[in-house]
Amino acid sequence: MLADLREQVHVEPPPAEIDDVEIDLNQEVLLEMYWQLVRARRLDERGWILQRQGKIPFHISGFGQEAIQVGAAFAIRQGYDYVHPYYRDLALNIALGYTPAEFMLAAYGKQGDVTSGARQMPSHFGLRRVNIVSGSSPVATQVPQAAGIALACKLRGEDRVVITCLGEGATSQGEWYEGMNWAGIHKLPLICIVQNNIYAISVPFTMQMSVANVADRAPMFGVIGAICDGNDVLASYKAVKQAVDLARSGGGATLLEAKTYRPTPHSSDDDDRTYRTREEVEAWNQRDPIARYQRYLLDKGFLTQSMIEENEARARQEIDAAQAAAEAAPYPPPEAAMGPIFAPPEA
Ligand SMILES: Cc1ncc(C[n+]2csc(CCOP(=O)(O)OP(=O)(O)O)c2C)c(N)n1
Ligand SMILES: [Mg+2]
Repeated sequence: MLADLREQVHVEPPPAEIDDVEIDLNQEVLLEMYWQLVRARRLDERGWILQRQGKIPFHISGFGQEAIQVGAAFAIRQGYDYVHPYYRDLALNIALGYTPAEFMLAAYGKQGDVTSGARQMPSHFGLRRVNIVSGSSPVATQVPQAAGIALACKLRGEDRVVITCLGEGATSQGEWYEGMNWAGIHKLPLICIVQNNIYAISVPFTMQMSVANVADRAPMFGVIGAICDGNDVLASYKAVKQAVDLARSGGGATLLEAKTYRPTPHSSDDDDRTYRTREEVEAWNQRDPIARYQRYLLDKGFLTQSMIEENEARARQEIDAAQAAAEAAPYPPPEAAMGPIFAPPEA
């Protein structure tokens, strides 16, 4: 029976085109989105290299999921709304103002790490200055916390919205149901973005739920359910913006499922060859969100070859400098290990 469920996994990759219908963004913003996508991707790739070189202990990647994350970052009021992310949200954090230099300090566990004072594992994001809330390692624990923040915003009469993200596998956790139930009952300004990349480490979504889509569960919470192509940055932006506008105007919560894929292993501790074919990965690589958006911008005449090269050089320079600074930085003193994880004094 378990073997049958595994065989039902087939999900078609999205189309090659970008959905730019009713997009209200000008050329400058479209190019800024491109920059944030490229910057996050190159930083992510560096994370893999450094881990393989034995310079950092662990890397977990947002590779392939950048479009929904950057789309979300551009759909909110940055630094005003709250974001309670998960470990795969590197591009979301970067687009919100977490710098590559800060990422490197955390990855190396060096003094000055703003996410936790070097007390958390890498990619446990948190950045107080832009309202990014630090989470814990058990998956989905951020959802009831995000619902609580949304309730606080509502009780205070603020028009802030709260975004939280998790994977489709994490929706099997009780915390997800509890948080979403609160969001529905209290009509909270919460947008729960489920980045459905088909797998929870090695376990396919068909072994996590008996419905075709995560968003199909929205009616049981009394929230809006929506699905977007999470490998299309403009479609993702549009879907998140719609949910944000609804939440900000008092219309309540949305469960937004972003269909996407993780072409890399789950983390630097995983070997994905044990549970999926190379053909499947290659089919999704053909729909890489950055290559897809780059083609769109080139076709529109917004982007040129020399601009592509400028973006690459800028990212490389910034990431090289970030890595060098982290390597040169001291480790925290041993007694700093006893400090708080969720409210680091450095932030
Ligand atoms: C409660 C809990 N169980 C198990 C784990 C170990 N674990 C970390 S990530 C992960 C898979 C989560 O998959 P999904 O929610 O689909 O997110 P993805 O990694 O695919 O983005 C698991 C099982 C954990 N961190 N917390
Ligand atoms: Mg998953």
